[in-house]
Amino acid sequence: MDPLKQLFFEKSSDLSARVKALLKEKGGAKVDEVSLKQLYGGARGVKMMVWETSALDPYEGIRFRGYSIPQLRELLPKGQGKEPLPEGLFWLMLVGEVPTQEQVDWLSEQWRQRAEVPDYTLRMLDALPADTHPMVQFVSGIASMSNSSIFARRYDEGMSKTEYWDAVYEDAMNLIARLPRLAAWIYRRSFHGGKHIPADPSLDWAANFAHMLGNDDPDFYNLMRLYTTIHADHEGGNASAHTTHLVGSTLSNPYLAFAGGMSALAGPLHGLANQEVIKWIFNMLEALGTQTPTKEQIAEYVHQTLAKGQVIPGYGHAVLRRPDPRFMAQKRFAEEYIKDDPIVEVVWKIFEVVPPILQGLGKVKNPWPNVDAHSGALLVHYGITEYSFYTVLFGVSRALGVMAAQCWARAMGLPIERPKSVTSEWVFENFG
Ligand code: CMX
Repeated sequence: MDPLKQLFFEKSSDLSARVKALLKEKGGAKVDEVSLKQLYGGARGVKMMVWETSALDPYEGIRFRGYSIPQLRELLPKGQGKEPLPEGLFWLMLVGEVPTQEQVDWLSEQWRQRAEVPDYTLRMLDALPADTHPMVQFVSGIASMSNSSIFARRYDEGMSKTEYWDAVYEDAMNLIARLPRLAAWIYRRSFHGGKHIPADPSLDWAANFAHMLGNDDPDFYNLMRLYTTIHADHEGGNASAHTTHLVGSTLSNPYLAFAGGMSALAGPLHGLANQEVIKWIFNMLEALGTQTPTKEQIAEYVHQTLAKGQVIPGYGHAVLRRPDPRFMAQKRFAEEYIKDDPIVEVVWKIFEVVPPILQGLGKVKNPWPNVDAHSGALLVHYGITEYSFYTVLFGVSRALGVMAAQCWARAMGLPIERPKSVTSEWVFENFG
């Protein structure tokens, strides 16, 4: 058994035993109550699932196994670069321990060896019109790789329940390893005439991804390392994570579970917001006829957007109640690596202008920027201007969290998800 799998087996066996004993003793203890508002309000805040890899505090933001983003920037191995390697975050999320550089190097090598995307997937993508939205290509490509699912094959062969976690681990490792090639293929076929760039085996997972996209600036390598680290997980209740979890709970294979999650990420209130932000900024600059709008001009444009009944993309959050630490990490990156970029400056001005306006509406619970408010400006700076691709980048990173969580869900033997729904008739009979 490989060293990561062995460690995961030990950790998950231990937790499973502890949970079993706890449930036997206190299984009937109440965790939460549900109000009518939550019933009709997207189940906000209802505690109804277990997610081991990260937890989100409304004020502090995300913590991966207890570590904040600034702490991870200090603690995770950085390899040849200056930012944490996502391999390290995956290791941490899967087994709860900060890995050494040597362990991260082992994982980089594992993913390198598992990185080949099946030829039929690439041919299937090439058969789609080149202007197919990149997220549609991404979801289709992921689903098509189910053909190679080890979980699906072993289930078919009669695998025991006790082995599910093992097969999911293998699929998770293969899927994560393949995503940079899959995403880069989509990018290059959609926007660069199908001129693909071979992988560079000397690079880590994120830097190789940057390389295959077509930019070998070491700072872009660092951006992709940071980007794929901070977008990886946001506890379990967000739409892409929860969808992956739900689909996986039916024992649909990890490729299909992740394709489901990516369909959720493709919505503009979730991951697609990163494309919507930059589109909104470009439209604003065009409407105002300047690259350097004043705060007053931005405020006016914000009011116009709201008056049309639209949201300000990149602002607000279902859980967070402070500026998203993932936004702040990207701002810090820009301050350190990028000087005098007009779009970055606009993002920072919007950060000053939008919160008081949203606060003034009296209904927005979180007027602060989320992760999507900043990412597009950084990508534009490094030449990735085709914003319909941005959510694919988010998705490549999100695989790390949701696949680690899939391993845990199957190792813990979590059952098929099946919450109870009620009709409005029932609500009025009981509360009307
Ligand atoms: N601009 C304008 N209005 C907003 C707003 C924004 N950025 N954020 C929230 N509101 C509005 C809501 O639309 C809602 O209005 P109605 O009562 O008229 O329907 C009201 O404020 C209350 O909403 P909320 O409780 O504050 O927010 P929710 O938990 O319902 O929704 C979110 C959260 C993220 C969907 C919402 O803030 C939003 O639409 N933001 C813009 C899209 C975005 O950036 N999404 C990305 C989130 C991060 C991610 O998942 O990637």
